[in-house]
Amino acid sequence: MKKRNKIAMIGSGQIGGILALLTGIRKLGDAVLFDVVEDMPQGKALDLSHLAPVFDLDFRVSGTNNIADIAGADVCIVTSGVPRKPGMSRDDLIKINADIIRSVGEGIKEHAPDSLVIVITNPLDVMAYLMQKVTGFDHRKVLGMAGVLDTARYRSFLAEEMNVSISSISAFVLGGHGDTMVPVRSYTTCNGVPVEKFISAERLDAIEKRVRGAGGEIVNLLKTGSAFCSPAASAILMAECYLQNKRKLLPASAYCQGEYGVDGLYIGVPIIMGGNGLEEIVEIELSDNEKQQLNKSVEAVRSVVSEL
Ligand code: TXD
Repeated sequence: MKKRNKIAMIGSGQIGGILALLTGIRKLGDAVLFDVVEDMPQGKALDLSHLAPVFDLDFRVSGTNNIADIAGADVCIVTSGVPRKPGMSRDDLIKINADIIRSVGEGIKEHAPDSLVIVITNPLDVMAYLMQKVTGFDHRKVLGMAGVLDTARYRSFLAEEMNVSISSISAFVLGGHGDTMVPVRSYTTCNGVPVEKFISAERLDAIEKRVRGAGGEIVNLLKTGSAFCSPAASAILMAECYLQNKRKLLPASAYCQGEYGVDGLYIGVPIIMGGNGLEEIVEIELSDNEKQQLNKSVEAVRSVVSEL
């Protein structure tokens, strides 16, 4: 008998809850919400299971404090950790979140050894790296989500500036998920027309600066947590590419072995994502300035990895 897809949320906080909701709405399979906080994942699951009949969704969702309940998961999406508070950088989170990733990584290795793991916890590229080390999974099956979100932010600001449909804007943000991320202007177009035709270089500089700070802009507005709807949607898109073997070209934090001059590190690069997880890293020609920015971003990630 063909089994239903099972998507496990490792961490059932703000992003975890929306991940389970979107799993149902996008008809990806059944969801299990795991968290260390007692009763909370069970409460979220019960609430979500009452949403399913409203939208006629054939969707089962459960909540648990026992990681063994993720057994057989096809995809594990990891948000467990603590989010940023105003004034904190993503890297300030490293010590607390590394311990959490080590512990849930052991659980995933034991109970869902065949799953694809999508890491969301910050500092993103470093936690993806750590997750691959702890699980020992093939690096194609451990990816970090940041580029889809950072690119969505770039596209959103550009569409607003140009007053065009968001679907016309194609863009890429590469590098580490932090202040050094690299919006790749040379590949950013409105339906193939270079974005520089529509927006002045000065305005583009300002928009790209806003992209780099967009996570922080939201943290400062929310005051008690970080962005959660768009990060969840971005990870769900990646899960969809895997479960439906879409082979979509998207930016993700992936283990580089020489690509872009990076060796033995997770960094945001364009990948083709399909039924094997990472199908291939696509190397695109960058301008000298973009190369320089990318190298700077790689060094920033490398220095945080060395703190592990
Ligand atoms: O682009 C991106 N990658 C990101 C990353 C965009 C936005 C937010 N990003 C990061 O995601 C953020 O900095 C955090 O590190 C994670 C999760 O953010 P979220 O907003 O969902 O945080 P919450 O609401 O605090 O949820 C985290 C949950 C919380 O319920 C904890 O009890 C739980 O993680 N937690 C654990 N669950 C399971 N197992 C263990 N050990 C554990 N420890 C904490």
